[in-house]
Amino acid sequence: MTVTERVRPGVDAGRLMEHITALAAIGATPDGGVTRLAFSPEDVEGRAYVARLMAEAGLAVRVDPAGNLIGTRPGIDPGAATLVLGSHIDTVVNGGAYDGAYGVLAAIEVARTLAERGVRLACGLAVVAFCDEEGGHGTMGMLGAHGFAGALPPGIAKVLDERGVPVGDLLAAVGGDAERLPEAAWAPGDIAAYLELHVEQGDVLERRGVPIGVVESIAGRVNVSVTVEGVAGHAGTTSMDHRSDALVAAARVVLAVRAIAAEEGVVLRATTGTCSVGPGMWNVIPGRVRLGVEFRDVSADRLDAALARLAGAAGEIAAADGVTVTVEPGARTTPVACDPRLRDLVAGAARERGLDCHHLPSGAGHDAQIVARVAPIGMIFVPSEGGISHAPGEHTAPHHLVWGADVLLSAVLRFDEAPVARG
Ligand code: HGY
Ligand code: MN
Ligand code: MN
Repeated sequence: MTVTERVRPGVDAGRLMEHITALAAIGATPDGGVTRLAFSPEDVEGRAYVARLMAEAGLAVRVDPAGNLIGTRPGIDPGAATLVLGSHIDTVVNGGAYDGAYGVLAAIEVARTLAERGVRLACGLAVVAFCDEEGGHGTMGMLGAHGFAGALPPGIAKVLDERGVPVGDLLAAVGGDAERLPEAAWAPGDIAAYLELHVEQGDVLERRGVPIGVVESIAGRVNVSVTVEGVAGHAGTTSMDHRSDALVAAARVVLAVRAIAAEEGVVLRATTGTCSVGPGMWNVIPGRVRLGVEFRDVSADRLDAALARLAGAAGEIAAADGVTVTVEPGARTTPVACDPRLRDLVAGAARERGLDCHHLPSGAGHDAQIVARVAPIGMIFVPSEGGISHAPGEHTAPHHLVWGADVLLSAVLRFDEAPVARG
């Protein structure tokens, strides 16, 4: 009997659902969402819960200097590289219960299932809850994954979040250590492959009626700060034709951003997600507005084209409205492809479970795209009802959650039997 046949029954569905429900209660909001921003007391509590589950699954638990919570189990072959599974447990403000948390909890369930059935893998196994994937409170996002991949920007420990707290202090609050960040980095040869299970966060699988997604590529993202400077003035006395209203011009920028994706099709997605108005009083014409814009696409060239288009639109708006508009590109993640051999592996695992799969790109960012710098990556999606995510209405049917975890279990076993991505 092969190892795969011995574990065919799949994971413990009741236990997986219990863990998802319990973690969702930490940071639960009144309208059914979850706020568990990275480094917050809720995150600290959630991490303690997840660490306990890792230990119960027979994993050796530690926090690396970049704040990643890691559970490991050595393989039979001491020289073998490690198969890494993971995702994140931090959320956006009033986000959902599944984004990230599902992938971490399902990976722990897979590790526990293997341990309970006495299955020792040839390769080492690690489950990682990556630190600060979402960039809560204005941190860079995917902070832990960057540390894991040895790709943190120099001086990151001194960078302040939007409340003025240095990243080094944030890390200390979750057991990280800014003085030892280089030690968080895994060398390329240490990782056999990285697999991440995640809710789709879009509606492609649901519309097709397919339970498993095999991710082909992950979109890249560029954040852009746009500052509009006009002239503040008295809202009651300044005539309408003598104003340099920064917010009116900023509104045109918001529309231009949308048009770059929606009408011009330069990139797949374009969003203005933040807006701060100064001085910010009812009776004062806005003198200064800051917008937080992001573009996403699976092509780096198209991200560049969107930046150029925005710079052009900014110049036109500035000239027409008598304001200055400054466009500053910020954090950027590169689009990445999933490893074709791991895509085949996931498709084979779904087939083995009798589940249909569909190959699709990911519009959302994931820790996997940073880990891709040091390891071949593969991602598995399960359907999101209505495609809703980053909102309280995020939901995935329990049977889809369980099937996704079962596919991850099969993928791990198949990988261990034939480590397709090593080499
Ligand atoms: O914003 C994103 O794509 C992700 O959820 N971190
Ligand atoms: Mn998210
Ligand atoms: Mn996520």
